[in-house]
Amino acid sequence: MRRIFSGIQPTHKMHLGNYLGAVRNWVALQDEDYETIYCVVDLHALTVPQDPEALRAQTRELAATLIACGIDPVRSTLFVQSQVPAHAELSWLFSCLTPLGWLNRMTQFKDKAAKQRDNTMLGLLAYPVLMAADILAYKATHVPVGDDQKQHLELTREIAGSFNHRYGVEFFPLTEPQILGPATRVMSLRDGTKKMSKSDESDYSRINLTDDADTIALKFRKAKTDPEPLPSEPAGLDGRPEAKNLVAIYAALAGISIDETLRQYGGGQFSTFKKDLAEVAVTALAPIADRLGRLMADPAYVDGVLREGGAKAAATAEGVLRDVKDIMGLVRS
Ligand code: AQP
Repeated sequence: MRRIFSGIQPTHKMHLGNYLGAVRNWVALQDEDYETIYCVVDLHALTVPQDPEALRAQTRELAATLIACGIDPVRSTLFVQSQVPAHAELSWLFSCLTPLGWLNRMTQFKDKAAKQRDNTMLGLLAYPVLMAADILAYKATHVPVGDDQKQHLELTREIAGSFNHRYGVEFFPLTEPQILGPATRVMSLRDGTKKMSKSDESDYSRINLTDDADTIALKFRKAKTDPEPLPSEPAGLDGRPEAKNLVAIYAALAGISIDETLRQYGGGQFSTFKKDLAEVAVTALAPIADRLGRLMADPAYVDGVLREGGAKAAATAEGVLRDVKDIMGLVRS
């Protein structure tokens, strides 16, 4: 069976990078031949300090945002990670199979630990082990993610392979990443070498899904560029990270290729291009913000979706966990 699992952290609001790199693909994959399971990964969010009330509100808002983007609770299972205890339990079992050396080489850990300095928590190092548990608790065969998650998915495959090898079983699949579309790594609007991120201090670095038309236009107008006109061919974007990023965003939003985008705008100035870019972004995002507004006015509906999704997810994950415990030699009554 082909089964998809993917998750998103409720750290602040969802941005255009999360949408183009991941969530838009999650929505499209519902139309293909997969069982789809999507999760708001609140336990992952705890790897950096969170205000409890804000975390609770962000978790609900993010779940509503996913529905507003097109995640259909009838066709997909949508739930909150902490409501299915099997994730944390499986994570412990996997942590006993994961050498520290594998975790120490994770670039996300190195980047985030550098920011936390002396206060780096064990959870930040163990993050990819919990992520492997999230995925393998459902024996997911495919995980649609942005390009930044590639290394964590390789680790998931290593943990699955290590489990199968250690116990002489063919139990876990070697999960395939699905990194799809022309905008697999959307970069900051202020610095084309840094990924667009929820935790960036500057709100001008990202487009939030809830930004209104004026804010979107302003953020693109202020986005960093260089003095050259746009090139007519992709090779002309080499060494121009900001231009490359804006072109990839336009292509993804307009549903055309990067070649086609440059055929339209090559030789032109950024000012005209940025205006059109804001227009395609508003066309794509305004209906999502609209639906989100209506969903936020109906918290009982969103909570109901999460409750049902959690029960359905738990039934699958608990079955997998039971089998894992049997394989590992744990006694169950
Ligand atoms: N800039 C990006 N471009 C493309 N895809 C991205 N994703 C995240 N940023 C980009 C993808 O979105 C999904 C959910 O990501 P996440 O929120 O769980 O984790 P993250 O990668 O840590 O996202 P942020 O925005 O950078 O959050 P903070 O700042 O809190 O760490 C994933 O599939 C990810 O690849």
